[in-house]
Amino acid sequence: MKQVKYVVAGVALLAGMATAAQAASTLETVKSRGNLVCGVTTGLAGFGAPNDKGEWAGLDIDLCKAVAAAVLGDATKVEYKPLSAEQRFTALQSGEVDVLARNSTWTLSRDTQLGLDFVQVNYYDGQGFMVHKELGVTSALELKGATVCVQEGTTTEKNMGDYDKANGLGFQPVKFKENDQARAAYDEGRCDAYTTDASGLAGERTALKDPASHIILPEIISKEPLGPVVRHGDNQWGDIVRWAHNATLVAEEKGITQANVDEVVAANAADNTAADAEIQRMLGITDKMGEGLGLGNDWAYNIIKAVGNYGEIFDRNVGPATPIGLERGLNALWTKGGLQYAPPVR
Ligand SMILES: N[C@@H](CCC(=O)N[C@@H](CS)C(=O)NCC(=O)O)C(=O)O
Repeated sequence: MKQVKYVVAGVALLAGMATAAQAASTLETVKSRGNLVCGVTTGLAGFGAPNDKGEWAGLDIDLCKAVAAAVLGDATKVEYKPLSAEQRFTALQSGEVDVLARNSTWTLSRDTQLGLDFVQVNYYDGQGFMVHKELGVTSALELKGATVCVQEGTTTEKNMGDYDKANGLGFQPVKFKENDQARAAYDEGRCDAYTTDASGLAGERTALKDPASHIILPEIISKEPLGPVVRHGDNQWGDIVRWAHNATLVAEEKGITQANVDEVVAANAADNTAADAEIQRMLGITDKMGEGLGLGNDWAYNIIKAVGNYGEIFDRNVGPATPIGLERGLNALWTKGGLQYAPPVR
């Protein structure tokens, strides 16, 4: 039912959008407005939530900042628009936000039926379950007849249905529109289990009254490639968002960090025969790679200067040294056995 609603809304909005799109591309709109409107979660620790200074922080927030740095040369020029799972795609379709950077799973139907495009994966994830320790359960397969708190408008509720069917578990889903409500209900013991992306479980656990009295079960029941989304048809804008993430990957691969990027520029001068040619291209020292994106040739320099490379972004927001405590796993660079892989800057 929900999917049908998205599709109808998508088609209606697309008709209206055609004229808006002709009037101005997203790039032009963002440049003339002077800021980027980024659709983000209403609050998920590590991915997108206000920090103790009240400033938005997280892995997805850094993607918003990277795009603003590439386009406007200033990572602070972002207006964050919190969107629930149900609101997020309509907000992007209607033009209320320029880009959605909010733990959203790339699926076939979302990619083809909503008038939207997923452009990259900034976090490879999968769905898991968290339970109250006192339940004494150690596997999701033991959750027979369990009440499970879940947020509506997500792949989560659908995967849970598939898993239930495949394993004959007889789950009793308890559905909520807002994530805060789902988490609170689980915390108060109204559900035996809580299910969402494993990254979300790690983030949400930190918000529970007593995080130590909950365990995350070992089963990962789905693929959740999470990534930024743009409107279908504005290909240049899609390229910009895709390459904003890619630049952070190439930077990590090449050992370029927020702290050393100026030294790297100096060490890779155009006339230096020992320089790394891909670094030269990416940092705008040779060639004019930015032009192809409709940006200045310092686009990638600005990104790295503002948010650092992907490894730095990961470690700062969700890595082992943070309360979220996630390992790189699938999100390691391809050179380290992971899936994070950027096409060549050439
Ligand atoms: N990746 C899944 C789930 C995304 C999702 O919305 N998860 C919830 C639970 S962690 C969330 O982030 N809620 C925050 C909110 O609604 O603002 C999807 O794209 O459907």
